[in-house]
Amino acid sequence: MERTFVLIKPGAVGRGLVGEVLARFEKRGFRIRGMKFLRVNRELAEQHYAEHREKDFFGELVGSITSGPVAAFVLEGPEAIAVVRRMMGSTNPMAAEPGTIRGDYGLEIVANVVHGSDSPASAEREIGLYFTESEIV
Ligand code: 3AN
Repeated sequence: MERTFVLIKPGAVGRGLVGEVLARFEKRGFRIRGMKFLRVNRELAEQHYAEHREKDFFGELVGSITSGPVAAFVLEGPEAIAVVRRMMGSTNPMAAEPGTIRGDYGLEIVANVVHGSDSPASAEREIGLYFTESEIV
C-alpha cells in the first residue's frame, strides 16, 4: 500500500467538480485517509511549488492555487502515486488523453484541475505540508 497527496485546484472547486473528481478516485478503489477543504496561503503555495521557484510561470502558479479554496486528500492504495498520475493525465490538458481527469475537464495548463504527487519523496513532503499526523485516519 502506498499513500499519495491529491489536491483539487481552485478553478475546479469553483466549477463544482470536487465530487466528480473525488468519485473517480474512490471508484477506482483508493481509500481516503485524509480530507480537507482549505484556502492555501502564499507561504504554503510557495512551499508546495518550491521546485518551480525558478520557472517563469511560478508567480502565475502561486496566484492560481491561492485564488480560492482547494480540496486536499491523502489517498491510499496499491501504487497510489503512479496510478493517480495516470488517472490525472498529462500536465498540459490539451495533450491529456480523453478519459483522464485533465483530459476530460479542462484546457488550461496552470489551472489543470488536479495535482498529484510525482514520487514517494514528494508524497511524503506534500502530505506533511497539508496534514498533521492526527489528521490522517
Ligand atoms: P504536474 O502537476 O503534472 O506534476 P508539474 O509538477 O511539472 O506538473 O507542474 C506543476 C504545475 O505547474 C502544473 N500542475 C501546472 O499547473 C503548472 N505548470 C507546469 N508546466 C507549466 C507551463 N509550462 N506553463 C504554465 N504552468 C505550468
